[in-house]
Amino acid sequence: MFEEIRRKIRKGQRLTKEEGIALFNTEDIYTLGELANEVSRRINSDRAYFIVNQHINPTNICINRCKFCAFSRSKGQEGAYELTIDDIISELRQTQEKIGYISEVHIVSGLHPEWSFQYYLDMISEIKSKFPSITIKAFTAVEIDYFSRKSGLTIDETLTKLKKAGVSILPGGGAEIFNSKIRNMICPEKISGERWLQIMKVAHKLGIKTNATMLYGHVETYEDRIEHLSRLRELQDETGGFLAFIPLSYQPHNTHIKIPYLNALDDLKTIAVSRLFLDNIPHIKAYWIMLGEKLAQLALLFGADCLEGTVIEEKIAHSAGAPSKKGISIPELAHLIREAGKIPVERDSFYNIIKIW
Ligand code: V47
Repeated sequence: MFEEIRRKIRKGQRLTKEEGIALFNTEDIYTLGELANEVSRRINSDRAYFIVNQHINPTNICINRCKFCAFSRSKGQEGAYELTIDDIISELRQTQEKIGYISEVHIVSGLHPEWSFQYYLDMISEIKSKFPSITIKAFTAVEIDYFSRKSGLTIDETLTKLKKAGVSILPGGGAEIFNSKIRNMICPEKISGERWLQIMKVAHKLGIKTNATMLYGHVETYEDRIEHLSRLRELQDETGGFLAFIPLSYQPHNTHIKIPYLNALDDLKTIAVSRLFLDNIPHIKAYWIMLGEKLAQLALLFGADCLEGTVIEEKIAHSAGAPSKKGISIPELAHLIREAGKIPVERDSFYNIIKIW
């Protein structure tokens, strides 16, 4: 099987869904990793990227109850919180004082029952006016859909307003698994996979780059994963708007979907198959928050070329028991990359090189 796939990959030919599934079913993790690393080097040379960023989650109050989510709360429930715009500004200021600068702020929230779209626009405008040099990556397709329904604006109008206020790029969250049967099991209230893809398509048409994710390791099958990757690959053929793909390793604690075992090899496989199958998405992120620092480092030899970033204080995965620290320093990221035999490259949000470490 690998001989045919190796031959196709060397010729730059696209893998079929059947070949993608066969790769997931292989036990030959070494050959899989070797091939994925080869492709990663062809696209990104020996570089591995990270960004100086901060994740901010303005609220965990959410009208949805996704079964995999340990972060969401109802208003008034213990642990529910709401940040004001001043709180967010002060968090960013503290980080700037501590590490000197931030290249990107990544903002993802719950679907708050009371906050208006205008509040989010004010939030973005205020961040942009106080920190003009920080790139704002904000709001998943799920939130964009919610804003549009709340405000009565079309997706195009909603995104145009956000772009004008200062959003430059959308994070890839909320994609979960596109297959409707699985999606209805794990997040029945969430927008459909089709809607997620539609919203990304509008963003790309407006010139807003986005990322894409896939939540794996819960109740989905390899076939569901390949179907998911295939839908992303199709949209990318059409728009070219995805910058990076991030497989999100399921964190099971405090959630309603229990899984019996952890599986590091499945994490490495998923990174490798993503690199081999998504021949048109330039970057594959090993999200160190969900993989843990050491496994994320190893993933750099299995097709990943990016470790996300400094993050500062992660909340979503840590509510569900993520095995990592909540934030990491630049020297630590550079060390993980260098020791994997790659060149540590600090990037901006669009993968332009800021500094080689
Ligand atoms: O949308 C929620 C997922 C996402 C769990 O675009 C869970 O650069 C695992 O999208 N186990 C948020 N995953 C994180 C995200 C992200 C992270 C880093 C970079 C980027 C990017 C995007 O986390 C959610 C959801 O899909 N999630 N709960 C859980 N228990």
